[in-house]
Amino acid sequence: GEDAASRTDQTPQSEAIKIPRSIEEVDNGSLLGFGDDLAEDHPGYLDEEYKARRVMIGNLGRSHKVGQEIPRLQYTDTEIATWKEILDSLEEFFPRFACKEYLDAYALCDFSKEEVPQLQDMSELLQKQSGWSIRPVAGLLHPRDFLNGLAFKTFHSTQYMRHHSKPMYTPEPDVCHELIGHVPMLLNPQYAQLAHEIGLASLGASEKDIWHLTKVYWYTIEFGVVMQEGEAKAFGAGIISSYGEIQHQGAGKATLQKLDPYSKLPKMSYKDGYQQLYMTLDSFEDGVKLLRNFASSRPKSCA
Ligand code: NLE
Ligand code: FE2
Repeated sequence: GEDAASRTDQTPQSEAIKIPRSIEEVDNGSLLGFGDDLAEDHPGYLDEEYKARRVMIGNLGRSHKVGQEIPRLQYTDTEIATWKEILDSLEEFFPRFACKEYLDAYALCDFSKEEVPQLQDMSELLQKQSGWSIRPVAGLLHPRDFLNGLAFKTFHSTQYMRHHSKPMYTPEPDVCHELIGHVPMLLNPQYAQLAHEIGLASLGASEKDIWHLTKVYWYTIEFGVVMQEGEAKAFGAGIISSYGEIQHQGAGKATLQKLDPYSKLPKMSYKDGYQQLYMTLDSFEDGVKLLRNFASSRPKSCA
C-alpha cells in the first residue's frame, strides 16, 4: 500500500504540528505515564530492587538510537518465572478465547519458557516477516509519537517485566504484554495493516483527532475482538497478554459493540481493571477495509 512518506505530502501543513519524515524524527522520550516513576498503588512501589531495575531498563530505552541493536537483557530468575507463569496460564485459555489468526501467529513465535525472548530477536523476526521493527521505550509514550511510529511500521515496546506479585493483570504495558500481545499479531498482515492505517492517519492530525485515533487504536489493536463462528474472539493485545482479562472477556459478560470509527467513541479506562466494553469487527478483512476508508478520510477532515 501507500507509504508514510507519500501520505505526509498530502497532509495539510500546520505550523504547530510537527510531521515526522522518518522514524528518526519521532521522539521516543515523551512519556505520558508509567515508566520507572512508580505510583503508590503500584505492586512494586515498596520493592527497591524492582524499582532500581526499572530505572536501569528505562535508561536503556531512553538512550537507544534508531538503527542500533536493542540491548539484550539478562532477565533474572524471578522475571523468567513470571514470564513462564503467564505463558503457561494463557496457553490454557488461548484455544477457547483467542482468534484463529492469533493461534497461528503464536505458534509461529515458538516462545521459549526457559528465558524471556529478546526484543532484538523479535524485531528481526518481524522485519523479515512483515517489515516492522521494534524500538525500545521507557514507558507509555505520548500518543502522537506512539501512533506516528506506526506510520513508519515501528512498534515502540517496553522492556521491563511486570512485578512478580501480580502476574495475571497489570494496567501498564510491560515486556510480556509486548511480546505475547503485540508481536505475534504484528506477524499477521491484516493486523499489521490495521495498525499502519491508524499510524498514517495520525501524521499531522490535530490534537483532537489524535485522541480520537488513540481510542480507535485502543478499541482495536489493544482491546479488539473479532466475530468468528458467532463468538467474540480476542485479538487485542491487552486481552491476549492478561490471563485475568482473557477469562473475563471469554466469559462473555462485558458489553459488545460493533466498532464504528466515525462515531464518538467511549472514554478509555486505563486504570479501573478489566474492560466493561469491547468493540467487535465482523472479520479482519472487514476491519482493514473499514479502517482504511476511515484513515484516508482523516487528513481531509482535520484540515
Ligand atoms: N492488562 C494487560 C496485561 O496485563 O498484560 C496490559 C495492558 C497494557 C495496555
Ligand atoms: Fe499495547
